[in-house]
Amino acid sequence: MATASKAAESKAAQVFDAIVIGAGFAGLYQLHCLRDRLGLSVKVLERGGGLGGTWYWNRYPGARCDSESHGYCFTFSKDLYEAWEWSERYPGQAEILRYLNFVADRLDLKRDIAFDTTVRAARYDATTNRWRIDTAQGETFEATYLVTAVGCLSTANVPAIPGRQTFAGAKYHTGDWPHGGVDFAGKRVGLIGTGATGIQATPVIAAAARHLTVFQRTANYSVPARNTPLSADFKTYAKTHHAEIRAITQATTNGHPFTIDDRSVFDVTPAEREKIYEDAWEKGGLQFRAGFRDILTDKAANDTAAEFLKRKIRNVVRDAKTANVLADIDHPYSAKRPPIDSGYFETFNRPNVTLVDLRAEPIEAIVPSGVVTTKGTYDLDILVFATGFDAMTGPLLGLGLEGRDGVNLRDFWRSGPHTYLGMQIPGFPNLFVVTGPGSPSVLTNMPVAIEQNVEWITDCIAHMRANGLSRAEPSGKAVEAWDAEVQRAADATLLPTVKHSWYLGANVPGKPRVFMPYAGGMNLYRKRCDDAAANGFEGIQFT
Ligand code: NA7
Repeated sequence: MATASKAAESKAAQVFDAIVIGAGFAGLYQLHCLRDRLGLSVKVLERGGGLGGTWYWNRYPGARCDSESHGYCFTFSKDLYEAWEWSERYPGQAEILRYLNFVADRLDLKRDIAFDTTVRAARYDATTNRWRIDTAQGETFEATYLVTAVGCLSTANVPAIPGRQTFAGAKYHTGDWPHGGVDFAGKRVGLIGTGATGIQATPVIAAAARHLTVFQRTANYSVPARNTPLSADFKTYAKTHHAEIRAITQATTNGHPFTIDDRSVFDVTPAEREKIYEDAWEKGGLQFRAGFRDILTDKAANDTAAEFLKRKIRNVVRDAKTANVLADIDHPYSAKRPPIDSGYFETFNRPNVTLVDLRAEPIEAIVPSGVVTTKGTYDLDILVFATGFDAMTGPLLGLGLEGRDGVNLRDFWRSGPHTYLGMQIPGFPNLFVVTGPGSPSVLTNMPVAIEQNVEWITDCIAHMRANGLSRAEPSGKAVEAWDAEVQRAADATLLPTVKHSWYLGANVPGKPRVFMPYAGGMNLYRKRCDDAAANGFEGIQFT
């Protein structure tokens, strides 16, 4: 009986050389590399009804990339790069989705993607040296190589506030936004969370709603994005400088198409520094931190930027009490993901916007009519959770990964993630992770990190096939050394000093407090990966 049902099970499985999970930037490029460069049979499993990953789900008002458009795209192909034209300095969600569909059509990727297909378990079978993948839709796949391309910020974090389910109005998480949009007209809206997402959504919701109440737990810095349509000259520059733009993004620590000035905050006089900050503020965007090399490594240097940005908040926000709450920031600038905005602080000058300081009046409960804090009740028709994600490990743990000897990833990572270069996990043979914990990922301009990871994984699989190697798994020693390097790199910065930071998993109750991304710089990381590859993928044990 058991044998018969086992036979039926394996008969039902669809077999491929590789299964890729996720059809965002990473999954699309991984499919292209494995199928069109290595000639493998590949299937991409995607839980969404369309491709795009983050940009498929995050359709909240104001959703826009904080990287500049000419750097927020694939650069592996000059033709592909030159065939697309961005319209604005920062690409909006809808435009990015159009771009990714354009890429998928041009590379003929869609025929190998199964949409509406959610992986619920993936187990490694040592006897067949294959991964067996079960979906919530009842399908089973088997493959020699399993590549996860599930993104770092794709598992919504909705706080377990008592009474959440009792709210009588509509409630949404920004990372799972209705495709038909939300009509805020005439509504009293509450928004919880003032990270990069809440800061983007606030001005847009405020302009549409009758009233917006922003619930702030941690005050945040923000620099104006100064988004604008791209000029004809800039479009021409982007189209004619592919190699140069690609080279800059690959040479910088964060993968953005701008370099960080190699001077200390203290190499200049206070007046010169003020001018540098002022010019950077006027220019706008993430480049604000590029004026000096030591903003993220030296607290005293950071204080100068923090003080400048807090002063800006007080200059913009007219009501002194509101300005004080917004400027009461408890962490160094850029030590949490630094947001950029389009009129965020100005929004608090609108008569239909209220700021609630959750430090002074914590939320006690959600009730049918709204949100109750220790000081009162805020009546609402719509509640928006801009409360972030179970970052980096959450999307991987959600896959139900089981490696060699039945080891479950959730158990193995109970005290925090362990990886080799963020791309391989001991005990999980032939599993490759794109932008996993231990890789630079979220600390960089993502497409740059994704291209590098995907190419390294492709090269590793090519190496296996060329050399008749059937199994790749990192050595315990290599993983231990990489874990230590991730910690060392984080400790060289101010990043781990923040109390509430999703880089440390601190936003999810019960999550181990471990710094997850690699903070040593994308350029250094790339070299480490290249060196390992040049030495026969040193650190990986092949059989
Ligand atoms: P973030 O950056 O994790 O921000 C989430 C926000 O939600 C942040 O202000 C949190 O406050 C707040 N939050 C979370 N839980 C609660 C509860 N229980 N009560 C009140 N406030 C809460 O997520 P985003 O979506 O903004 O950005 C994620 C990334 O997406 C971003 O960095 C970009 O890379 C794109 P806290 O700071 O924890 O006190």
